[in-house]
This record gives sequence, structure tokens and C-alpha cells, in this order.
Amino acid sequence: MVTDNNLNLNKSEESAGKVSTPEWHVLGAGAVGCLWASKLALAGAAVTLITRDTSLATGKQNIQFRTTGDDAVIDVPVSLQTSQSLSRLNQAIGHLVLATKSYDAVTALASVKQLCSTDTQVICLANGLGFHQQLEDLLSPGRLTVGVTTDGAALDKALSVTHTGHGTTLLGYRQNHLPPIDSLPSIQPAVDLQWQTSNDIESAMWQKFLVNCAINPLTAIFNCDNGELCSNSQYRDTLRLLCVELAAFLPFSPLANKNFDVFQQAIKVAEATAANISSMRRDHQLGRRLELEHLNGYLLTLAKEHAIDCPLNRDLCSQLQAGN
Ligand code: KPL
Repeated sequence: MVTDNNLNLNKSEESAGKVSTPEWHVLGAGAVGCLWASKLALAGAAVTLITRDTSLATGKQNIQFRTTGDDAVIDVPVSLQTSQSLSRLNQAIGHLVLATKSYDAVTALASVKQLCSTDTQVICLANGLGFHQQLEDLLSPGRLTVGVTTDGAALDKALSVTHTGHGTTLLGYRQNHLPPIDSLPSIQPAVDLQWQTSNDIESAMWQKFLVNCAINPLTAIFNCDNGELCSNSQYRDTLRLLCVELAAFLPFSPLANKNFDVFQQAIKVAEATAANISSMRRDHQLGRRLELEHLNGYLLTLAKEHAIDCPLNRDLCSQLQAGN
């Protein structure tokens, strides 16, 4: 169930002092991290953006923020730090958005753990599955909120971000971990992004996971925009085949018995993001590490566990790991 909880910061409430805008730390200065840092800062929060890019000067910096379809470029002030400089400042972290790549999430959180207290609230926006337990193990019980977002963002260069698509972020606790979902609003992400609480976040995580496992590797291999997976009949056929393989994992997921159609959902997302360069295609083009191990690679682990044959997925993983 999703609780409609449109808690966008209302400017008049803000000036009346009704909405608290505490300090926020955002870990990861990629597209999603810069989007959240900008939106939180624009909503009045004091934002520290934590980067691992040591070539950037720490201290006061501006993020250049744009929205697709709007020519305005807004300079958004944040404090830019590395985990090392933050440790030197010994700055306590109360609210943290974890917006790294999935393969960095655990190391990144561990790098600031000494600045977290038992009250620190973390919202993890990283894609994929298979690492959340490790994050929870670093925190006090009930302090990890998972965010599943459909907002689109692109990093044009360091600290320069475009909000490319307005989506929604679902926030919830895994396995309905206590505390109950009702306490979520206490984290008050006073951010001008649409968000809702969900008491079935694992279903949302799996839906996004399967769609990413379908769209991301194929757009990387075919070097095509998301929309071409629908419009090109050869690509669409391959997508359909891959989705048949992905559907074999549904009985072992929170989506079992929920009539989730992987192919239909993948087509819907590919159409809705037709002009997008998927994150994996972008990383592949730039020769960067791919987010495979918590997407299609994680499926290979599950395939072994449940004796599921997924030759196309295996082949895609091998090709992408080989850098093809
Ligand atoms: O989440 C995405 C990604 O690129 O990682 C999709 C939904 C495929 C949009 O591009």
C-alpha cells in the first residue's frame, strides 16, 4: 500500500516556521545526489554534499541546477566535503541521503559511520538489490529508509545537474522493519520533490530492479536510447525474451502473485523515458564501472540459489563485464 503523503514544502509554511528544515548530508555527488542536494537546499535546508572527487575544492560551492525545458540556471549553495574533510570537521550527521552507485553504497556509508549517531536517519536511493542488509548492519535498527525514485537527473559536469524528469520517490522500510511506517514523516525530507510513503517498499524495489535489469543492459549493448527498445522490432524482441527470463524470478520475490508483467512494465518505462540515455549505457560509453553486480549480476546469484536458467541474462553479463 502506498500512503499518499504529498509533503512538498510549502513556502508560506516555511516562512511561518512550521516546517523544519534541518541540516542534511548528501553522500554521492552524481546526478541523483546533486538533484537531492539542490532540492533540499532550495527548500531552505543547510546541505553538505559529500564527494569522493578530491580534485574539487572543499568548502562553500554552488551546484548549478537546471530543469529540462527551462532556460534558468540556478546557483545553489552547498558545503562540499569529502568524507575525510568531514571527519576533520567532526560534523555530526543527522539526516543523510545516500545517493552513490550501488557498488559504493556500503563503503561510502562506512566512511562516515563515525559521524552518525543512533538517531541518524538515512535514505538510500541507490539502485539494485543485495546490499541493503549491509547498510542496515551499519545503522541502528529502523534507521534505514529505502527510496525508490522515478525522478530523472543528468549530471552535465561536476556539480552541474539537470532535473530531466519529474517522478515520485517512494519511501519505506524493508521487510516492514520497525518502527512502523507512520514514523517516517519524522524524517521530514523538506524537499520540493514528490514523495510518498509505502509499507511495501520491497515490491517497489523489485519492480524497479526488474525494469532496470531489462532496460539497462540492452540499451548499453545496443547503444540505443531507452525508447528504441520499443520502436526497433529486433531490440523489442530481445527485450521480450529477457523479460521472460526475468519473470521466472517473480515467484521468489515480493511480487509473487501480484500479476506483475515484467515486459509490459519495461515497455511502459522505456516509452516514458524514451529519449533517456540509461545509466548503464552512459557508464558503458564512458568506460566507467557498471552497476551490474546489484542488477543483472545479482540475478545470477539468485538463479544459482533457485536453479533458474537465464542464458540471455548470463550472456549479457559476460558481454558487459568483458567491456563489449
Ligand atoms: O533507471 C533508469 C536508469 O537509467 O538507470 C531507467 C528507468 C532505465 C531510466 O533511464
